Amino acid sequence: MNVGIVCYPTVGGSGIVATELAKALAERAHHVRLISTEVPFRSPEFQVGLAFHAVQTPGYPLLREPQYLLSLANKIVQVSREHDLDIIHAHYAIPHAAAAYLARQILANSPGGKVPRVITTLHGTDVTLIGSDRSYSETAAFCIDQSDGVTAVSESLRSDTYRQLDVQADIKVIPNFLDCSIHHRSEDLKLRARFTEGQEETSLVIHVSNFRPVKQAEAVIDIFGRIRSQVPAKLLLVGDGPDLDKAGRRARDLGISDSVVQLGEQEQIVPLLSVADLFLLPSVQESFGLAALEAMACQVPVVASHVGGLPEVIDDGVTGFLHPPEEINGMAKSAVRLLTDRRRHRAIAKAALAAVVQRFCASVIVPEYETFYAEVLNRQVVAV
Ligand code: GMT
Repeated sequence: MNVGIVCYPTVGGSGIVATELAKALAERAHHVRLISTEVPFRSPEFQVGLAFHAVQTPGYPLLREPQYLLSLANKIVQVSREHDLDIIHAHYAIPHAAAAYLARQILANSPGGKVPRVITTLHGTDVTLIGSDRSYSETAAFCIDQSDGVTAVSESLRSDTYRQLDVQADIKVIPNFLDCSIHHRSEDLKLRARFTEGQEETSLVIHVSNFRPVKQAEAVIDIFGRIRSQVPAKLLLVGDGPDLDKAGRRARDLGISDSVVQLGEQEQIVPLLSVADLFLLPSVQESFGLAALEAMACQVPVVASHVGGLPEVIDDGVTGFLHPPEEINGMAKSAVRLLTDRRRHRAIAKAALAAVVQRFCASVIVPEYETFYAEVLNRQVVAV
């Protein structure tokens, strides 16, 4: 199939999943074209069957705002005509589903050309945060409904979409996935020793996110503060975003900033996860929690919030621990129990890896996308 994948290039689960899907489809002999404003985060250097098309949004003195939606729709039309796209797969509804819809309408109105099918994948914040804002919700719901196929990354997001938006489309759940040949523990003892400063008894706790308010960065510090009062530990903060400075301030207020290491954005996440003992994810909302899945693949037990799609990823008490997002003490307690009980830690880490291998590897999930593409291509077109 000729597939155009539209995504945001920045650090964030939706871009990562879109890029991983593009790579996996190209490996399976499809012709894939990534359409984005920049080469997405975690893109491969070069891969046969995978090309990148940049969306440029020129500024004009007359127009105060950059016209991303129009530039993107234009680029999709251009790529589709030039490369005979069968599918336009928009990751993140706003405004990608709108741009894909517009592009399809333009192609349908130009004589003789092929009209690709549009598939939209909902990732979370496009529904739970932005989509539920009334200034976006009607357009978002319309564009989702106009797609030829819609997927969501969890059952929870599927339900949230029906609850929060007036969407009629049949939404298929296809969970996120990892390239399990890359995402597995490969421990570098020297790297670990650098963070622990050679102190073997020091545990490494890690948090990876884009530090948006939804991630509760200050709660990460509060939980870590409670852990550190009972267990010698260091906290690695990976990523950057608006609340990173709040996290730093909280660590200073608690007098623990010398135990908190800020690593900023990192492309290579596996080496860092592979030296960690515990992952904290106390988000107020998480439609899936790709970061938790990456940790589990590297055999790092996760202590997270019982919200959104996280219970579909983590089996509480078996492959990790879940608590209501406001239960800082409960999360700290689970973390300390894990860090002080080696057998328990080993059992959870092993079960987490087994769950990833069984349910969330590319080899399991990518065929689901292929089947869905084929199904959508075989559907009768309903005139709109
Ligand atoms: O979590 C974010 O801030 C980024 C956002 C995105 O746009 O990528 O993440 C959402 O999509 C990911 C990939 O499907 C999910 O793993 C995240 O759980 C989801 N984030 C939220 O629902 C807050």
